Amino acid sequence: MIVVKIGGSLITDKRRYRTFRRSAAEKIISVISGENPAIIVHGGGSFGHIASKRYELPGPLTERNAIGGALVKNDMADLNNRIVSILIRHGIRAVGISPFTLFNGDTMDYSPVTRTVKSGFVPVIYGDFYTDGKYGGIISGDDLMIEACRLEKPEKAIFLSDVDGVFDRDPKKYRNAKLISKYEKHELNFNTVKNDVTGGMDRKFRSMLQCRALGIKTYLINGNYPERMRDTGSENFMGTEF
Ligand code: ATP
Ligand code: IP8
Repeated sequence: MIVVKIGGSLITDKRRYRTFRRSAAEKIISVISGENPAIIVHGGGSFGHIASKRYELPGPLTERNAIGGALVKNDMADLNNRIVSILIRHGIRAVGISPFTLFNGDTMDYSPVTRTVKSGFVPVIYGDFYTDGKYGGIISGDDLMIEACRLEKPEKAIFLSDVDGVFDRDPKKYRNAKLISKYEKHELNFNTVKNDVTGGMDRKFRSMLQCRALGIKTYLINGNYPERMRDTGSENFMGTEF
């Protein structure tokens, strides 16, 4: 049993507002559906980050940016709906759950997620806007992966993004960046991504360490080659293992 996060950089074009990459999503989901997922998480990409940035979220709510929070919530529900529809077509009993509705004004209450798993369905949770009415927060799918690991104690936590793994520096900026196949306290450098309000690879890296610290085998894999998910633990594995 696995928990998996589909990165927003795979299923959307992060440079263009609300651009869905349907064929990439179909390809990834066709592999995930054979891997016994307990919980599926996805990121925001251009359905989440662009409007969040435009409306200065996360941050204190004002007359101006509260409407932005509603917009982000709606755009993310739309992206979630598209992912859930594809999952259902692939035979997964997927049920979208918005973290906005899990927030109880103080913390996130994940009991609807555990109840969904217990009833034999697969929760599909995602980076989302949430609020207590005063502050507009943005929860990242990377943080939700830590919770998914705590709740379900899966055999593996798989993070899918648009790079071959964690490199010593951003492979999109430095052609000679080195892939870290097995992370052992290497010195790393992270480049912040434009249009990203949740901290990019730096945040993801820290979330992956936390999943590992819970005793879960954790991997970062290039979701443009989702079949690599099947090779975790083997000699042929291409990606980063924690
Ligand atoms: P989202 O947050 O929308 O769900 P995502 O989870 O797919 O997206 P990003 O936050 O976009 O992932 O992070 C992936 C990006 O991180 C890569 O495209 C890469 O350019 C960048 N990056 C920066 N530093 C590094 C590094 N040291 N190793 C690997 N990737 C890096
Ligand atoms: O892309 C952030 O989630 P992430 C979602 O997983 C929003 O970091 C709404 C920006």
